Amino acid sequence: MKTRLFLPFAVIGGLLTVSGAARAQLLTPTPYLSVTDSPFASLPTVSGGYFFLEDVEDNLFNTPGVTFNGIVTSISFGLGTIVDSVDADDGAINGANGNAGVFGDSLFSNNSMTFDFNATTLGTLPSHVGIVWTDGSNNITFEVFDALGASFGTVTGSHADGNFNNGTAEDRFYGAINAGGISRITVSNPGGLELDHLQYGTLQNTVAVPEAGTLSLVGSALGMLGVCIARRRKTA
Ligand SMILES: [Ca+2]
Ligand SMILES: [Ca+2]
Ligand SMILES: [Ca+2]
Ligand SMILES: [Ca+2]
Repeated sequence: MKTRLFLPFAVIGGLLTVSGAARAQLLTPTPYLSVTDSPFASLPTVSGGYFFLEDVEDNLFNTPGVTFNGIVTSISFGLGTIVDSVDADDGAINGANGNAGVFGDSLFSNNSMTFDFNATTLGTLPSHVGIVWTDGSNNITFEVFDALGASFGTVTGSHADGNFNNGTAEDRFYGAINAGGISRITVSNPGGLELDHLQYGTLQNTVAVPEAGTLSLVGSALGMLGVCIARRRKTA
């Protein structure tokens, strides 16, 4: 059974921050072939808010208020030979992308990619941030940082197909929600990784999206919590 924590303070060595109504959420990685697969796609923006999605199909990483430390890869722009974009970006959901020299650009880095959000440019930090992992090796680590730059948790995935030629069934959306703002996300994948469809905004939450109740990082801690509960029940 899923255990929900409503403790008014940070627990588990700072890995999971819990603060009442502003509780941060790390989402379970989910399959993603087009933007309609985004758990954020159906959420309205808050009044005066914003939402941006960067698919780099113009070969530019230029949505406002964010910087990253990788490069844009592209077959169509002659900047790569193996490019693993989101499936739909080449115009067809067909299990592949970009291989015929048409659209299908992505983001690449050798080890990890970090995205930093600028509160001044955006007006306010995004409450919702997502990114699509499209290629690399196992294991994948997604980490999210709050408005003060403190990590509020990681999610790990092991769904890579072991093939670097643009298969899309392995592709997964990683996301987080924090009403207090998200200043940075990092996706790590030693040996190289590709990402696509960075999306961020101030959206109306909130509980309808899947939540990572089985995060590996909190697994052991939740296990310990379970032990504590079990012990209390035995002694009660
Ligand atoms: Ca395709
Ligand atoms: Ca793309
Ligand atoms: Ca892929
Ligand atoms: Ca692959």
